[in-house]
Amino acid sequence: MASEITYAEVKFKNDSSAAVIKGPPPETKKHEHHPKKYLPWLPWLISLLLFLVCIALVVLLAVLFSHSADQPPALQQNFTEWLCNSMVPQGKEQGWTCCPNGWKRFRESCYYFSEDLLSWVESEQNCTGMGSHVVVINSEAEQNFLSEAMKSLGGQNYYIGLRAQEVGQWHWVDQAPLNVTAAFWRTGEPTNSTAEPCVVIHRQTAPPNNWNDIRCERHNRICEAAAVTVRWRS
Ligand code: MMA
Ligand code: CA
Repeated sequence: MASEITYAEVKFKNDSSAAVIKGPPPETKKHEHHPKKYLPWLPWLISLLLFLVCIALVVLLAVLFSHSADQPPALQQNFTEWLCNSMVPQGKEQGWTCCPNGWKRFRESCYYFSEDLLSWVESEQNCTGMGSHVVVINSEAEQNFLSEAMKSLGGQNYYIGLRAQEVGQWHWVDQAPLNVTAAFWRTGEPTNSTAEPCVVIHRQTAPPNNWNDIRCERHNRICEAAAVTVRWRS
């Protein structure tokens, strides 16, 4: 049996500080006091600073968010199917006016008539989420188009983008006050009561005067967005 030889290499550092300790090691002081040097309030200061940074971040995000909400709505481009009509050619200029599939077009706007019911605030949120707003009616032509378009639909009351801030103070969602030359109240309306600050088109009332102020309960809605246009020269 071959004998095993173990080599060991031992290096000695030429270090005089590595003295051999003969006695037991000196006891480490467990409760050492570092007066002044330790700064007991430093962790608190750091926590406070971190907290303030968090608050600043939240405020910054809130400001950014509210600013993006100020932007005029652009019809969401992620609809997959669009229907386009050619514009009336003007000299060398021609083009298309397009609305998402399922929306109805009138002039340069697209309209969505909901099948489901929501409160007025939820209606506005739903329209905004699609890059639109609850409809703002600017003319009798638009009012008649809407009334005609909803004849074949199932809903009774369709929210429009008109609401009272105070009794009798009617404002559109774009903040414009109601123009008396383009107001289409049903006979006997508006009720002008605090209980009825929202406005609907009542489908079964003959147009053009078919608006009713109503409690802001769940109703159908009409959303409006600018149509997407493509123009070119030939
Ligand atoms: C309902 C409601 C009101 C409307 C009146 C008109 C009873 O209340 O729709 O908004 O003004 O009818 O009779
Ligand atoms: Ca009413």
